Amino acid sequence: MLMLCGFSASNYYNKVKLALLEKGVPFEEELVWIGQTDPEASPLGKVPYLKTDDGALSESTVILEYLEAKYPQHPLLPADPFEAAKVRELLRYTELHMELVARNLYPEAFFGGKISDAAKEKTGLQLQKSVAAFAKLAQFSPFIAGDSFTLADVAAAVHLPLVSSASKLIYGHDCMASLPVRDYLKRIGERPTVQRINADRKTSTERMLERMKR
Ligand SMILES: N[C@@H](CCC(=O)N[C@@H](CS)C(=O)NCC(=O)O)C(=O)O
Repeated sequence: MLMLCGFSASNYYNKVKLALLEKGVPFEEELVWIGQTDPEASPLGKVPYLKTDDGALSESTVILEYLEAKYPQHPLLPADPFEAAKVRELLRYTELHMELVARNLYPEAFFGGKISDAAKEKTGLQLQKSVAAFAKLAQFSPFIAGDSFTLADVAAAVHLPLVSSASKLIYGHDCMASLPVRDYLKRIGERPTVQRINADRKTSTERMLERMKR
């Protein structure tokens, strides 16, 4: 049985969990907080990691690719190589150019910390470029990469809400306001899989914040 290790407040963890749920692949969850990770399984001490019968894997997108190859049911990548590459392109833009950039804002936006004005300005400029680029690729018709739910949606469902709320909290406006992201997230939030992710995230976030107070 696959064992997904980490915690449900983590958007990277949820990326893998959502793919498993969408694919209908059976798995169990092992609650592992930061600082409790297995260094053999996750050498950088990050979550998620996945324990398989063949060994452990870290890095959420590597795990997504593994799941696609190992469990072809309910594919989240198109069969056509070019179409599949377009989905991967959107996935990369979402996690690297949107999420990872916005992540600079999280300490102040979500965790009561402070970031410098210079960091805010630099991140704001980067986000503007990233959002404009993402807008050229994303289709929202009705899914991010077109008419079917793919890995691009798996990434968008967990990363875009954070990008949106972090920018609102730091700059007073949603950096993605010009895109139909709100409607998209509402639409996608009707999926039972996404509802499960969101419910588990709420509970896990409460537990995480409790732990941080101690
Ligand atoms: N590139 C990694 C990022 C994972 C990541 O940064 N996870 C966060 C939790 S949301 C974490 O483990 N942070 C602890 C750390 O970086 O030490 C992936 O895609 O899995």
